[in-house]
Amino acid sequence: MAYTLYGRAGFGSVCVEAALELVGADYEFVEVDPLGDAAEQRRVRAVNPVGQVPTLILPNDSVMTESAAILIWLGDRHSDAGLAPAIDAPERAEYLRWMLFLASSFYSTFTISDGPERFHPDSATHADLLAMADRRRLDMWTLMNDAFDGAPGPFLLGESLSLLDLYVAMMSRWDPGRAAFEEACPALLHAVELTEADTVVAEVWARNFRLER
Ligand SMILES: N[C@@H](CCC(=O)N[C@@H](CS)C(=O)NCC(=O)O)C(=O)O
Repeated sequence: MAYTLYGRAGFGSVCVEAALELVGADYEFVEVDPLGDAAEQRRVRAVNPVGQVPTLILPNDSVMTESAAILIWLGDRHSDAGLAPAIDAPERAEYLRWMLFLASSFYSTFTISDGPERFHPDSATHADLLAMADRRRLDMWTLMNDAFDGAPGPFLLGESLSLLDLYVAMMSRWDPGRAAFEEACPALLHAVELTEADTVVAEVWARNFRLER
């Protein structure tokens, strides 16, 4: 039973790649560039009409898009791996809340950064749009950090690594940058560092973020 993941180094496919590795799934990685030339964009749209990665082809050949949905689906489908709270676990609500928060309030700002012309035709406005998107991301980090301040840890949902930790850890590497994340999110940092220290995650991170190992 094999998956096919369409993605690109450092892009939103990182968390799906790490999740597939953590659950021990058989998968093929197809490198595409959603921000590349017209031919590349056509390749992405052929599997995902929105033209974005991650896009995951499931073993039954159906197409799955939307990073949070993919992670939640993988967590449930491969529940033996213990990466997601079970449907009746007390942490389930918090898990869903913050997965969806990250997708809708944080990740969505990259739809602006990846194509400001989609939001304003006048290129003179784009520098401001990019700066405001960065500012919004920082505000969202601060808000999430405050919500987790004093949480028991060591991971975000308690004793064990979850897909929420993975999602946050990936985004901590994106704009406005890791240094800004570390400053804004002392309450999230320990869980992110623990997640990145996992040997499976560390391999995926080294490939995607060109980190020293
Ligand atoms: N809502 C989507 C967002 C995916 C997304 O924005 N991916 C970026 C790469 S990290 C992309 O493909 N950007 C190209 C574009 O928006 O045209 C998700 O959560 O998977």
